[in-house]
Amino acid sequence: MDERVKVDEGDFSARGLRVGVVAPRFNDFIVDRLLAGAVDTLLKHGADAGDLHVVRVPGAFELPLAVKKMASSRRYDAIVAVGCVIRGATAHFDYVAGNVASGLATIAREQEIPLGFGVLTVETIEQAIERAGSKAGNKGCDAALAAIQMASVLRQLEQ
Ligand code: INI
Repeated sequence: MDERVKVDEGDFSARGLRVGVVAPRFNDFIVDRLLAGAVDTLLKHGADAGDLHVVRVPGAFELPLAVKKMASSRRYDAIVAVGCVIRGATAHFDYVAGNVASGLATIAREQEIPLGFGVLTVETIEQAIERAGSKAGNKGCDAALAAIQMASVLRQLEQ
């Protein structure tokens, strides 16, 4: 690309970032892996453990309220939300999954806070396992990386 083009793409340094990680207890056998992936990724990318705050909520449905409260406190540079909603396991999958995704997206925009979305919405437990640290990677790690990069991009856009 022509070197005169200004490109803001952020970086993947979490040094100095205060990050909240929110994780439901529901489906904890999957969610705990996503949570561990997110925290590991933040630490590997330079975050200080003392700057990380893990918050547990009952289920994915409760994520938006907790994230909104945290975002509006302005105590965090970024937030990562993880969770697992499995269609086969619930009649209210569509309510839970739809509300969580749109609720979190709205908070990120309205509060202007980088928000990593690591909530699995899957058909089966097998699909969840694949995305929680086996063959399809770990979506908690991916969400943490997205939050770190967006924190950096937002800083660049403020300059
Ligand atoms: N919560 C989840 O995080 N994942 C699910 O798959 C799920 N199912 O299957 O229902 C789920 N339900 C609980 C929901 O998030 C609320 O905690 C509950 O309805 C109380 O408000």
